[in-house]
Amino acid sequence: MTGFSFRLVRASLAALFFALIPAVASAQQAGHAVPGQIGFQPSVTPIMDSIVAFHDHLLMWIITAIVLLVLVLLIVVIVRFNQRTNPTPSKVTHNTLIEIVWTVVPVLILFVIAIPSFGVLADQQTIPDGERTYLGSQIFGGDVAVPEPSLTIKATGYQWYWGYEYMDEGVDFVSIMLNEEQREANKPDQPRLLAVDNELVVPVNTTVRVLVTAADVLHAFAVPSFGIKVDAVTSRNNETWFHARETGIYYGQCSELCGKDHAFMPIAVRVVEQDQFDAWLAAAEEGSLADANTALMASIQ
Ligand SMILES: [Cu+2]
Repeated sequence: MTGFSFRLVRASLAALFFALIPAVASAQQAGHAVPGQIGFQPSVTPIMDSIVAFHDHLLMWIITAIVLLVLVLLIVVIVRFNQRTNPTPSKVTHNTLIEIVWTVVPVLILFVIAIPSFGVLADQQTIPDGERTYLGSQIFGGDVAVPEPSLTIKATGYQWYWGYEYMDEGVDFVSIMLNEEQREANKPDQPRLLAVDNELVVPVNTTVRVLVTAADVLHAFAVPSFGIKVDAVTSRNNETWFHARETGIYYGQCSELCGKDHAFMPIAVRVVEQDQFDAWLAAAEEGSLADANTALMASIQ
């Protein structure tokens, strides 16, 4: 290896190492991804709790064990079966016991993964009725009670922005990404490509049912901190739900390759206190969404 390429490799490894350190420290910001992040965005709903628990307490162990097993096998093969230490190769072409083991063991692993996985999927697909309990962070132990929805919002995917409709309140508006000049002028503390003009406003500690559809092509409604992702299909109503326990602003994006501006239709959900939501909704119902948003921002700061 030449001195130059060695320095290059060493510099790359050092860069990788130092890139990982702040990621661990800064990965705790809720609502959007941060540079160098590894792992999920922090959870604020029971569904995301169960996804995180499933990932951290089962999948990571299985993945780590498989990686270590394969590493050990590779090392054994390299050490024991290279040409120097093993000059006369064996003529064995198959071994029935090993073939059974490497068929049955993966099936058992998939079975172990499937059981909690189906539980999490069922929770995502079942709108709370106030009686069913959900897995939450206690996925391998207890349950979480979730009240039935008290707010229903329809999210419609358009080329290329989102429309929101508060079904029982008669408030509807569209939500369009801010370009760089608009963002710097109006919402400088919000992330680039995620800030929108009109955020979806919902109350904290409330179960929200989201009806998801599309008006033109396929889109998908996804908010990582809520653990939701559902297809938006023309002439069809899909359903999802969330119950956010912390106020703040949570971002998502369209998650279906829908066309040229697919990457520019962010979802911004602002979770506020109930009284702030009531005031915002009352102002929005009177007809001026801009005034409602201005008053809401004043009450938050
Ligand atoms: Cu889309």
